Amino acid sequence: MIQFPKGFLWGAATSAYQVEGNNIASDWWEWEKRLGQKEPSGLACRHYELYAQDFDLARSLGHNAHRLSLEWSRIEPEEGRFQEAQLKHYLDVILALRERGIEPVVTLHHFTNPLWFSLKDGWHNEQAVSSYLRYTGRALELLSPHVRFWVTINEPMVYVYHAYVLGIWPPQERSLAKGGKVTNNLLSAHVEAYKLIHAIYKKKGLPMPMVSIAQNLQAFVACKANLRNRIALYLRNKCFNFDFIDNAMRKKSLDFLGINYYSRSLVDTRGWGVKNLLLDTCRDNHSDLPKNSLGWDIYPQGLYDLLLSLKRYDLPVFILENGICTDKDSLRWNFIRRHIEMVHQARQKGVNLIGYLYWSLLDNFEWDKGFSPRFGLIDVDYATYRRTPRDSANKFAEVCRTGTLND
Ligand code: IFM
Repeated sequence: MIQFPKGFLWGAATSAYQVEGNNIASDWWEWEKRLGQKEPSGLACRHYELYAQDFDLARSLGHNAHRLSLEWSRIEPEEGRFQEAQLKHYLDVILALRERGIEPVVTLHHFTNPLWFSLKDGWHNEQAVSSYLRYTGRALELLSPHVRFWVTINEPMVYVYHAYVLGIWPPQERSLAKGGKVTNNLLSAHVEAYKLIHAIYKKKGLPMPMVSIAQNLQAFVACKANLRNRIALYLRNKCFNFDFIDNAMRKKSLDFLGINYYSRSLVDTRGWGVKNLLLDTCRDNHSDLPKNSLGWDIYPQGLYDLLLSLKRYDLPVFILENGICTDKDSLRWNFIRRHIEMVHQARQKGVNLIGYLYWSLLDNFEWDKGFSPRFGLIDVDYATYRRTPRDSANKFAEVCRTGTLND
């Protein structure tokens, strides 16, 4: 039996665009229309209206924490014109969690931007940081008394990779130079938001908040240990996993480390070019690991290794996402169990872990992949919007309620 301490945070995560529905002022909404996305986000899970019911389920599943995001494009659908009613909506959402004894963990930016912001060159524009800070300030003025945990930016490097390197997410750029500039702007946005959030709490006399990013960490493993692959491993760990954290640490802008972990990437380079070193993966089917329904390797060991490598930062670590999409729910419980075991082992080696959130509470809109990948603890029937907790949700609930994982 594995025992976690009292006060450990257990729960699940969502993001606004993926669950709310009808986020019509967002750059993603425009992108879906323009590309004729086969499964557009549409009403998503109708969580915008059904959040109270969803939080009742989260409470019934023993969750004491829940991560959500604010949809900037609802709050500021036109540049500089803030919608008080939408801010009030998020206040109600956060209070609904508090009423149920669930700690809110609030993300300010989770991949989506207001369309007006994108049309002005998005995160590539010099002014992006000040626009983001103005929105952050408005949100914080209202919400700060009710929130302790803030996440400024979700998965900055995943955003840059998909939107500015692979070019499959809006704004569909393919430029390492642009990607570099966007990364710098996201970093400045985080550092300045960190200062702003702390200043607002100080001004209001509130107990100090816990502010971080949600950094996706991938386990990079070489399928052949030649020199070129070893260099590639070093560069990928640096660029995709640790540089953003290191830079944020240098600016003293992290109160904890927010970490997302899903899978490993099997590295095999086919040349010495920058793109080979940063992007090539194994094409020879060397991976014999079980996979999720998107074909990602299931590799709990990677979580353990990465958690140990975070010890050098000497900060509390909060797992803000860890999950599997699968049509076979028994795989989901097995995935959760094996990852929680890794969390426990890392704690035993001295990693200061404070919480674990599963991705996701509900099945939802998985970006360019639409609704087919099922990540939810709770099944969503998209014809009726009926929610049904899965068996894995009930098994995870036992861990949340008791803080123990039985063999
Ligand atoms: O759905 C996403 C989420 O938006 C960010 N982290 C990874 C999840 C699964 O792909």
